Amino acid sequence: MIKESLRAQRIETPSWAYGNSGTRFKVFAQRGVPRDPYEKIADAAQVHAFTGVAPTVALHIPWDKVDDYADLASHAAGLGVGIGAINSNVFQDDDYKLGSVTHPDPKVRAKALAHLLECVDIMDATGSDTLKLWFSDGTNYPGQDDIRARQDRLAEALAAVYQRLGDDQRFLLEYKLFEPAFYMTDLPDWGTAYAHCVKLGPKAQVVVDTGHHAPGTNIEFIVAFLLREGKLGGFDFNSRFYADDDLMVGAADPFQLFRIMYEVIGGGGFTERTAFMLDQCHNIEPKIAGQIRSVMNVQEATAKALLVDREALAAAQRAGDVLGANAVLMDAYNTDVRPLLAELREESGLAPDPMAAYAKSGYFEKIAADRVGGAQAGWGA
Ligand code: PSV
Ligand code: MN
Repeated sequence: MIKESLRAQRIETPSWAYGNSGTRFKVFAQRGVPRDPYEKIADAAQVHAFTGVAPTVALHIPWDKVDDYADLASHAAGLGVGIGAINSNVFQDDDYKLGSVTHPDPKVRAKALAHLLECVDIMDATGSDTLKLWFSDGTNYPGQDDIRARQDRLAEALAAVYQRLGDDQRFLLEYKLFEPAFYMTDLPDWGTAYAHCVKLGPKAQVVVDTGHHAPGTNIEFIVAFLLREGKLGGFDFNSRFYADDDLMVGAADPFQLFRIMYEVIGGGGFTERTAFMLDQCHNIEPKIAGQIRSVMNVQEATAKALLVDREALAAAQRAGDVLGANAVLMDAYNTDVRPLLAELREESGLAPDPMAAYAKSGYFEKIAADRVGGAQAGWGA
């Protein structure tokens, strides 16, 4: 039963994780980095080949702009993967200095909306059913713009995108406490995102990026609440020590990841309707291996969450046995699930240790030698 669930797990990797990334101080180039979306997808296919649970890759537009999206989708299919969520980008154009869909100038708002609608066209062309919307919109100074008017503008744009969605398409609305706006963000938290989604209807859901909260926020509570309301669309998984660090998921706080997966499973969210996506940047570590490690971290947290003896837990809860209930959860968390996952992989014809198998495959040496010349994909390209 546990193995069956683990076999059915799907984790989506982001195209941008394979490109160069960094901070505002420095982007460090790495050898073998893809020059175009086709090469990014080839790298994503490696993550799937060695883990068996990462069959889709998310695109970010315009970073992954191509002339023929149907061709990109068939390139992906040829490598054994598919196109996942389409991520919009209304944060990297000079016009968006004061916002995109909440900008005071209607011309800028129209431009941003046109981009969002173009992303739905790309969903049509690639067969993707999920649009992910994140807005960097906000203000830096009190009084800079009218908070309520900006909410009206946001609602108007979201409604227009919602109308454009096909029957089998949905959008996931992403919130983030701060950055790049430092005083007020137009979608700062799950409550704001939730309120907009509730108004729109079932095709609008909230996505929880695990790096987008104030320190100390109980993310699993948000997960439990959203699931209960049918509004949890998925995750952007990553780790943070300080703010939106975009480190490998499970690196900073594997216990938090376990607690999140425990709520997902208990709340009936462990289905293909919940998008388990990674949103990470490997600034200093190798990228494909970094993705493989992250996928394994999600698998391990999931396996532990599946191991929780829910009957024993419910009995302890009913009896008001505080320590007993906590022990049930901790027993599962403290179980070493690596042998179970290794066994599962071998049963599926995979190597038991994806990190070692990838390292041995020679793929990195090959791309490092082949991908010479051209412009490496990176932050902003
Ligand atoms: C914003 O910080 C974010 O989490 C959004 O998902 C963006 O699309 C992504 O990062 C870009 O890396
Ligand atoms: Mn994100």
